Amino acid sequence: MSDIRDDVTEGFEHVHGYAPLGIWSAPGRVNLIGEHTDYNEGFVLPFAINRRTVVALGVRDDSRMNVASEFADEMAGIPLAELAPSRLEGWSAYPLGVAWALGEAGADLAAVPGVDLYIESTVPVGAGLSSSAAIESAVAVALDEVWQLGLDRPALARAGQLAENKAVGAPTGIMDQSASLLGQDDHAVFLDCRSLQSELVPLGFAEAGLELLIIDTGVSHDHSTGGYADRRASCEAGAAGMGVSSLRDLSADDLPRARETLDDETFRRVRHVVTENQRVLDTVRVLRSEGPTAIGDLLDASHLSMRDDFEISVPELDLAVETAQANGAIGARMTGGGFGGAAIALVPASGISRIQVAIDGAFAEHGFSQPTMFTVTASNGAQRDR
Ligand code: GAF
Repeated sequence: MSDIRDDVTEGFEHVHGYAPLGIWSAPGRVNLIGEHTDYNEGFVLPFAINRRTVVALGVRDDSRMNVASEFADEMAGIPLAELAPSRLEGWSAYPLGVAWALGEAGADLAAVPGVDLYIESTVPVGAGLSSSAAIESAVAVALDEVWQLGLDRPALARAGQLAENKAVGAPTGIMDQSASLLGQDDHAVFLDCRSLQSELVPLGFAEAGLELLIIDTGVSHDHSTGGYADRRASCEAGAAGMGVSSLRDLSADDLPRARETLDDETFRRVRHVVTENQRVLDTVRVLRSEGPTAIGDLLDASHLSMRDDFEISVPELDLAVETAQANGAIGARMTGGGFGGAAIALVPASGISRIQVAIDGAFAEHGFSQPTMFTVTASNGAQRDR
C-alpha cells in the first residue's frame, strides 16, 4: 500500500512544480459521548481517529496562498491581504478560512510569506467523522509553524472553529478541532468547552477485547443549513428563558423549573443538554474506575436522549443502533451533529462480524442503502510528519 505522505508529496510537486518544505497531518474524530454540549459550554469526550488529512506545504516568494487537493479539480488562491470570509467559497474555504482566522488571532498577514498547499485525506467525507476539522487542524499546525506564530493548541482550535463558523458558514462548536489537535493514542479527550481545559482519559478498548465500530449510514448532513442551527437557537432560547448565560449553568435540579418555565419542545432540548453533560462526567468516571465494558448504558441513554428529546436522529441511525444493541454491542449511539452521518457501537472484537451481518440484513429489510462499516482506534492529534 502506498504511503499517503509520499502521495501528497508527489501531488504537491505535480501541481506546484517544486518540492514541499514539509508534511503535516491531523486526524478526523469520533465523539464517544457529549453531543450538542460544546456550544452550550458543556463537556465532551471525543477521540482522534486513525484516519488523517495530510497537507504538504511550500513557502512562496510572494504573499499569495494557493491550495490544491486530490478532491478538487482546480487550484484556488488569493493574496493573503485579501483574505475575508466573503471572498471564500467551496472546499477551499476550509484551508483559506484557517489562514484568515489565524490573522484574526494575531498573525500579521501582511508580513508572513505566501504558501502553496496540497491536501489529501483518508477521513471519509460526510460520515460525521469531521473531515472538515481534520483539514482545518492540519492547515492550522502547518501555518502556525512556518509563520512562527507560537499559538497553543486551544488557540489553533479556536482558529479552526472561526474558519468553520465564518468562512464556511456552519455555526458549530469547538469539539471537533479540539479532538483533532489534542488527541493521543488510545485516549479520549475530556474537554470542558467553557474553560477549554482538557484531560486525556485512557480508553483501554483493546485490553478489554473491544472494538469501536463506525456505521456510516450514508445519509448526508450539512451543518451550515437547517437542523443544527435550529437546535443551537433552541438551546440559546432555553438558556435565556431560564435566566442563565448558557445551559452549562443548569443541572438536573433545575429541570422541574425548566419544565414549568419553557414550552415542551424547548424543555426537551434543554433536558438533553443537561443530562448529556452529566453522562459525559459519568462516562469519564466509569472509564477510570471500571473500564470501557461498563459504559454501555451511558452510550445507549445518550442515543435515546438525542432521538426523543433533541430529535436529531434519523431512521437509519436508530436502526443501526438498535440492531447493534440487539446483537451483542456493549452500547451504541449516533455520533456527531445528527440528521445523518454515522452511529458508533462498542462491540466485543469476537462478535463484530455477527453485528455487521445483522446490520446489513436489517438495512436491506428496511429498503435502506447499505451502510459502510469499519473500526477506528484512538490516535495522535495533529503533528508534523516530515
Ligand atoms: C458537529 C459540530 F461541528 C460540533 O461542534 C458539535 O456541536 C457536534 O456536531 C455535536 O455534538 O460535529
